[in-house]
Amino acid sequence: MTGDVLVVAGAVLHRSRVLLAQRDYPAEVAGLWELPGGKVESGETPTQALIRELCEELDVRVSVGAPLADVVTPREGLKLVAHRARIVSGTPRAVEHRAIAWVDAQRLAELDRNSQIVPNDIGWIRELTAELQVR
Ligand code: 523
Repeated sequence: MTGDVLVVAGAVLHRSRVLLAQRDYPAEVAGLWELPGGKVESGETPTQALIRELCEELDVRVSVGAPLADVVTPREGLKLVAHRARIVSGTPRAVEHRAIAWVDAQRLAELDRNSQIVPNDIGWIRELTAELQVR
């Protein structure tokens, strides 16, 4: 439907870890961890939006790969997709987040068990955990 908000998130992978970012706002999700990203703006492809967002949020250049299987629709008019990504230049830092962390499969599963993942991103955790275990 036109007018829907599309959000693209990045599963930035390096060896057997994925980069998570800890939200600083709004209050409901502050302190929880997410795949960094943001809204696709008009005229942008999801790939272009993810490159822009990860530059703004992490100060890195990324290349964007295949999407994760789960497309999350938390409510009418909002859709979230996640793409695998790799850093091609720069060292990530938390520009807009409280912190960032490189987490392995075990830590990812632990964050999930402890309800420290933002609710919308939980659908991606199983696939990511399985993928990290074989990298
Ligand atoms: N999520 C979400 N998970 C997730 C991201 C990147 C975003 O649930 N991994 C949600 C949070 C907001 C909406 O998607 O409801 C937009 O995300 P946000 O705020 O990170 O995107 P921005 O930076 O495009 O939006 P503004 O803060 O409004 O500029």
